[in-house]
Amino acid sequence: MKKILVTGALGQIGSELVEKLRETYGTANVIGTDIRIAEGAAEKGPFEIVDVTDADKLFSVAKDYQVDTIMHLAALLSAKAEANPKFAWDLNMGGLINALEVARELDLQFFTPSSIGAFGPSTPKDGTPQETVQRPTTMYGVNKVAGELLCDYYYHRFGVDTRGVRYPGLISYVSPPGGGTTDYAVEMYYEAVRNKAYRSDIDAGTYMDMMYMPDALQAIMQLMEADPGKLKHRNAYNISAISAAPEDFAIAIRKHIPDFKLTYEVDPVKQKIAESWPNSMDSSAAREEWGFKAAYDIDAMTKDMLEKLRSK
Ligand code: NAD
Ligand code: AKB
Repeated sequence: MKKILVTGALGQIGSELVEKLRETYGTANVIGTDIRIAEGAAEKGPFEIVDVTDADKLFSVAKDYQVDTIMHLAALLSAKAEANPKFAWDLNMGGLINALEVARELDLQFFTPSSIGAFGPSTPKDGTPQETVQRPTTMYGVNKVAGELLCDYYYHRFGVDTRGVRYPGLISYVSPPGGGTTDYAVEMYYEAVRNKAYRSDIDAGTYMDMMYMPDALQAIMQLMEADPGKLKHRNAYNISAISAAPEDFAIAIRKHIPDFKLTYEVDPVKQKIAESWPNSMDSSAAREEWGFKAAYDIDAMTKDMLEKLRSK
């Protein structure tokens, strides 16, 4: 039986991951934590306020609940990190090493997501290999590469069972995205339903990897249950489902909302970040080592997103 502590549990991923983990392992076995509290969060199951930069608090909550796993999600995403790089370093690296230390001291299984942001302009853009050049030009990317290495270090040096994926931009309808470069794709769906129009801050022709949240959650569950003997690339696996530019989302949306209008007002900071990231990653290591498979392509995701947002 697993008992899991999730940091950053109220964010875009955490708000849905906690629910899915509770369905699988039981409500009492999943402890949501975040630096803030959201209305109703404490009524749905165990919840504690934990700032991940407070190592002692993180340790004592993990110990009190006798968890056997940490899923560490608390972080500052790419666009926000670029606006405040020193703060991003302190949160992204400070929080990660605190969480890894708790895992080491209490002998816990460990998951944290890396990102397409761990790659940079000198990385091959198409079919980006699992192992390739990683020289990102953003603070977020620097944090993600250092984080991947730190997780490898804790596995090799201390035997902590660390596992991770390089997520693409995640698209979802439950909680809004937290300040990334790929947020435009989520916003486009919301605005398509509200106003039949969207102004993109990422330019036409800018391809990035994307994925629908159900596939992202399924990947965590599968990776964490995978036979450790089969995992050669623990931290972190390329996983992708969709390679798309803004106009590709618009084409998919127009199959349901024919008069949807897409215009552009490019944000130069986000555009530069987007152009430094891959167009499409090669997910073959994840497929081979733990059976990763995405269920949603752009059309299946668009149909579901629009249905869910309309009923929301
Ligand atoms: P998010 O911004 O939506 O949520 C982050 C959560 O962390 C928020 O609820 C916030 O309140 C909390 N938080 C902030 N500072 C904290 C602190 N000091 N202590 C505790 N909690 C704090 O982020 P997300 O999209 O859910 O991302 C989670 C992880 O997945 C991050 O590591 C992110 O880099 C990674 N990731 C996300 C995406 C994506 O598209 N969402 C893609 C690739 C990787
Ligand atoms: C971001 O845009 O910062 C995130 C990510 C891909 O890591 N969505």
